[in-house]
Parts: sequence; C-alpha cells; structure tokens
Amino acid sequence: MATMKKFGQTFMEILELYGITHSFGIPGAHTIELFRGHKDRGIQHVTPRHEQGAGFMAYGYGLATGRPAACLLITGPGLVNAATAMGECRSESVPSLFVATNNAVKDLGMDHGRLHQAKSQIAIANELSDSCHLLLEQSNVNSVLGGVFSRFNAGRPGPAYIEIPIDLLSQETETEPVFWPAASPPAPDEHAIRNAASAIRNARQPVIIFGGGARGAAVEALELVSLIGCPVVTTTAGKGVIPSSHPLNLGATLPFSAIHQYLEEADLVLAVGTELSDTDTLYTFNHYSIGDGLIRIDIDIAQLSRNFCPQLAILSDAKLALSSLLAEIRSKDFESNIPTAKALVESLKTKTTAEWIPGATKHKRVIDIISEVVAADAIIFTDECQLGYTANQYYPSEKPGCYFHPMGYGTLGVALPAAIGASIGCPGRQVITIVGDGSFLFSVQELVTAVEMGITLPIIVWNNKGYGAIADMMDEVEQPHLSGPS
Ligand SMILES: Cc1ncc(C[n+]2csc(CCOP(=O)(O)OP(=O)(O)O)c2C)c(N)n1
Ligand SMILES: [Mg+2]
Repeated sequence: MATMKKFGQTFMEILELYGITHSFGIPGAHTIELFRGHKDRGIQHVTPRHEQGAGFMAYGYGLATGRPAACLLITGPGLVNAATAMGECRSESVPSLFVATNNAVKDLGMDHGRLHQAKSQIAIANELSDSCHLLLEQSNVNSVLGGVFSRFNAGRPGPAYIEIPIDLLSQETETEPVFWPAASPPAPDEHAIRNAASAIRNARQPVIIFGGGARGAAVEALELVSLIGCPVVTTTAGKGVIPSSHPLNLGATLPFSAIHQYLEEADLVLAVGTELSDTDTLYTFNHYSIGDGLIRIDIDIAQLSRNFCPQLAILSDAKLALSSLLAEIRSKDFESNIPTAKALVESLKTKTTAEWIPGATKHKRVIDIISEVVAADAIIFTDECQLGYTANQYYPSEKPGCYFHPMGYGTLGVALPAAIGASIGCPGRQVITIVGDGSFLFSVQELVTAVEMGITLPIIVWNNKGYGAIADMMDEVEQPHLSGPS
C-alpha cells in the first residue's frame, strides 16, 4: 500500500514552488519531516556549524541575491540561536524565511517539560521578525506562504517567521501546493509626485540622500542626479546607488559635521529608501537635523514618519517613484547648475578630512589596497571592527549591492557566514570579507562549511589583539552619544 505524503514534505514543495533554491540549518528530531526526501528536491540544503551561522548565511544570501533563502530550525534552541540573525535581517531589510518547529499542539503553552520547549517561541520570534505565523491548520499553508512571498515582492523586505508544531508536520496530507500570485509593489500618487517635482524645481539648495531601499533604482537615481545637478549622500546600505566616482557623490558621509551643516542649510532634502537612522552617523557620534523641506519616498509607510518630519511623504517603491519624478521634471524646462554643484561637493569633501577618526589614515591605506585588487563587481562583507567602520564611510562602490555591513542590529560575527551565504547565492562572483580578531572568532567554525562547500573566500582579519573599537571609546573623554538626536 502506498504511504501518503506527510505535511512537512508538502510544506517544502510549496517553498520550491515560490522559487526557494537554498536552505540553511542543522537538522534535529523535530525537523525530520522537513528534510524527508530533500535529496530529490530542487532545494540545496547547506548545514552550517551553528544556527546563528545559518541565519547569517541567509542574511548574506538575501542581500547578495535579493531573494530569500529558508532557514530550517529545530524547536527552541534552533530558533533562539538564529534569532540574532533574524534581528539583523530586520534591520537591514533582508528577505529571509525562518521556519522553526515546535512541540505538538497539545503541548503548546503547557510547560509539560517536552524536549526543547520554550514558554512562547512565537513571542521570541515576534520581537525580531517582520511577520510571524504559528501554523495550526494544514489548509492555511498556501494562504500563509502566499502572504509571505507577496510581502517579499511588494513591501519592505525582511525576515518572515513560520512555526510548525511537530504533529502537524508529520500528519498525512492531501493538501496540494498552490502558488498564490504576489501583489505588485506600490506606485506613487501622481499628485504627490507633481508636488515633489515642483519643490525640486523651486529649490535653491537641494540635496539627495539615497538609502538601501534605493538599491534597485540605481539607473533612475543616476538620471535624477544628473538632471537636478545637486550633491548626493548615501547611507552605508545605499553605497553604490550612485557610483562613488561620480563627481556629485559625497559618498557615505552622514557622520561628518560639514555634511550636517549642508543638510541643515538645504532648503530641500530628498530622502529615498532610508529610515534616516542615527546608526549612519555613529562613526563620529554627531547627529544632524533637517529643515522644513524634507521629501521622503519609502515603500514602508512606517518609515515615512520616523526620525524626521517630512514636508511631503510618498509611499512607493523607489524605482517607480523615481521614474515618475523623472518624467515630471523632464516635462518642463529645468535649469541645473552642475559645475557649481561639483565644486561644492569637492569643497565639502575637503572639509570632512579633519573628522576621520584617529587611525583612519592607516585603515584607508589597507582599504585602498583591498579595493584595488578585488574584482570591480566583488561583494564585500565587513564586520563590526575598526577597519569595517572606516570602510563603511570610505570603501568605494561603483554599483549598488557590492558592500554590506550590519549597520542596524550591529552584531559581531556576521561577515564571515554572510559571505559564505553570498557565495552560495552568487556562484562565480568574487566575495570577500573583512573581520576583526574578535568578530572572526564569533563564527570561525563556519570556515568548515566554506571548505565543505568548496568556496574560495578571502578573509582579511584586522588583528589588533582585542576589542579595539571599544577600547577606542574608553579612551574618549566623553561617553559616546548613542541615544540619537535630542
Ligand atoms: C554580539 C556583540 N557583542 C558585543 C558587541 C560590541 N562590540 C562592537 S565592536 C566590538 C569589537 C570587536 O572586536 P574586533 O572584531 O576584534 O574588532 P576591533 O574593534 O578590534 O577592530 C565589540 C566588542 C557587538 N557589537 N556585538
Ligand atoms: Mg580586534
């Protein structure tokens, strides 16, 4: 008699249907049904040496490819070990799918003393994910996964969490995998675009800030900058949206007071795909303010009212908003003064010279050598270390999606496993990583995974025999100002 399929298998088939091609995780007694038959599936599974490594690999994979990988995690410790990576995915808007098992439905919330039990896994995951679902009914799976993948496509990407009790996973099933088409990304309101274009037209001193949310809109961003002819700043996540070598690009200079002064004086600041978070200023711990003329474009409605009050807030995918804005600006004569803007950018860059931290000259020499020897489209992941912090500001990026640093959640140990994840997602692309001696040892065991996967991964260890960045802070006379602008 033919045995019926178990629900775990159907679940994985649905992931395949949505284009998942890679999963990361360490199997356990609770996740057996997710792995049954995996050799015949179109999903390649990678086993790291720690679940945090699995999460960081999914993080690097998602950043490098723009596509989610799945993390398959056992109940309790599996989830908790990967939770830091989930937080990092949330901060950096990385599409990623975290799937964890739990004990049987009858045990949930009962403290029966079952293996791996926690009081509430969903409460843990809820703190760090963008969407969270405890799957209690087989029949809901297509709707739940349809919603998750729709969000990846049409919203601000981030970590989705799905929890499946083991009795549901091992139930026999007749549920058929069904692909639910994704929603399309939001387009801007035309009236708001006309207002934005008119504000840009009337601005005497405009400036644009591009964040990570503009990475998919580099073509339109470059055209807009050339059309308006104004200085541009990027966040670290937005590096390369405008090439570093572009004469109007001030680069990732948000920490520097010369730039702050310019932003404060500007009568129009156009911020695209950025939460304008103070983590982008932490290199100097100085904060900036923005005047009345802030126009924000973001795919996430919540970001439009965070940190700085906008004069105009446009909910939209960056690419769609910038192409509408371009069409609107082009429709009437527009006078730009590129030579003046170029001279201004040069002088602002010179003014920032004195503000680099002590040691930056040494860091820059190393960064220059690295950026000269790597391929033009190499992907680089830096960790929380002195060299990484200078690189966040200084490393050149001619294209978006080539430089990544855990800016937001800011944990140590990300870069090495993230680089492994990126190598798996982008075979043939050169991937390198810069780590400190401290951060390297957070995830050093993943070297074994890299070897097993046959990955060539240059690792630059900035070895100052200690937690140098923290020692630097101790040497500062004043306590660093970490609580954002007052
Ligand atoms: C999980 C975690 N613990 C502690 C920190 C605080 N922290 C930030 S940078 C840093 C120093 C890291 O040392 P290393 O990797 O050797 O780099 P260095 O600063 O020495 O260049 C520490 C401890 C952190 N960011 N994340
Ligand atoms: Mg160190």
